[in-house]
Amino acid sequence: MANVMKDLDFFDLDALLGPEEKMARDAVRSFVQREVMPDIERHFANETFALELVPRMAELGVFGANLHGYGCAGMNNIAYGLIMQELEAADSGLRSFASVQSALAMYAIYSSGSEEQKLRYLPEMAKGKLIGCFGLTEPDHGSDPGGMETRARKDGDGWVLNGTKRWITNGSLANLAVVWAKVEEGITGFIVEKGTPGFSTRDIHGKFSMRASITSELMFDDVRLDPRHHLPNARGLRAPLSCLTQARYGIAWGAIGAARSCYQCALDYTKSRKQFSRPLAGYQMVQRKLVDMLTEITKAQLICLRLGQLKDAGTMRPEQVSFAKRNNVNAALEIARMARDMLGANGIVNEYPVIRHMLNLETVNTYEGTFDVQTLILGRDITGESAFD
Ligand code: TGC
Ligand code: FAD
Repeated sequence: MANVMKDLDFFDLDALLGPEEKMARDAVRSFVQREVMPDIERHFANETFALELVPRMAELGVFGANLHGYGCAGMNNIAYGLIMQELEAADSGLRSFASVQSALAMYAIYSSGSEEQKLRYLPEMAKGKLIGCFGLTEPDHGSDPGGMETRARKDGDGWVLNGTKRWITNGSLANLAVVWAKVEEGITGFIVEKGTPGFSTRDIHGKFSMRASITSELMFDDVRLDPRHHLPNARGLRAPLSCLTQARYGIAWGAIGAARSCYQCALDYTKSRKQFSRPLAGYQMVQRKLVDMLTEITKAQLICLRLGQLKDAGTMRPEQVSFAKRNNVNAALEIARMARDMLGANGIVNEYPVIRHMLNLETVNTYEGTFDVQTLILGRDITGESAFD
């Protein structure tokens, strides 16, 4: 088993971290090395998620780590980012599980729910006893969630929900789905519990990416919801988009973990593999690739550290998160592709983590706003002109 948990800290960023941040990172790093790595390739091969890890992640305070109260760990945002980085060093699917639970499902309830809903769901979600998912994307509306067709019709003091959500991480595992729908006044959110009549799920199989993560379709056929299931403060597209900002923040950090694993693997491999007269690492073209990887990872680390400082200070803008998500995931994908090439034939087998990361990162580049959508968000920010329509 490759040890992909080593540090890569060319600019001694460790010196800028506080004890709480290092403790959170190190605890998750050792959990990942001891409890995730031995089985991750099996889960990827079998298209299964390692549900047995959920109670352990809860013990480590992973779920809702940066939320305050309601049984959440209340860590700062740098500690939260470092946790995401360590989880994704193992597998993007593991980080996805934690992102969806924390930054999407829990955050939606935390930011848009009533006090009663927060008390009812958040402590159990922090303990990993309730699993959440987040249904925004539909079969015909991905990059343009504002076009969603899912509808909730008012019926007495409740609603009747109809529609389909697709590509939903944790969909069939979840005890509750945060679902976004149009009502007369615009877009709002609902909490739909598993087992509610008319609510069903179907898993998507045949993925070449994120195989150690469950992705599902959610179907709503005349699902009756009472006021307890409506998020009262979710008004307009701003509500789900503000959850995406939280999740993109974690992804920007997470991608560094996947990139670091690929770099470490390529470095170790090229130092030991001899072709012609010496180790591959002794050739100039190989060194150039390793140095490019190191440079991109270090730049991504610096972006995230500053982004975390801004988030902790309460001044972070969503466009800064788009910048970080776009840059870091794209860099990680390029690094994974480069590492795959540097391992030659061994780059295509599961004895090494590289091809698994490379395939996963294709999803990470697409979900939570594609590379091009983040480009348009930034283009609009700097020019004042929207190029979406
Ligand atoms: P637009 O006019 O831009 O915005 C509507 C309202 O929302 C506000 N807003 C935001 N607020 C907080 N955070 C953000 N990131 C925000 N972006 C926009 C905005 O200020 C406005 O507010 P108000 O009060 O003026 O109404 O709306 P638009 O329709 O033009 O949006 C376009 C666009 C492209 C920005 C947006 O729709 C978008 O980001 N599309 C990408 C869709 C996406 O990322 N989907 C992700 C689905 S979830 C997922 O993939 C989970 S994967 C999880 C995992 O497994 O890890
Ligand atoms: P499309 O929007 O159809 O885009 C296709 C291509 O067109 C992309 O290259 C895009 O960049 C480009 N494009 C789109 N609009 C423009 C434009 N205006 N100008 C130029 N180019 C454009 N969603 C959830 O709600 N919850 C989840 O938990 C979730 N988990 C996911 C897990 C996985 C494994 C995957 C693969 C996806 C998940 N998603 C989830 C969905 C994800 O957010 C969407 O796939 C993503 O937002 C892109 O939407 P789309 O796939 O419909 O692509």
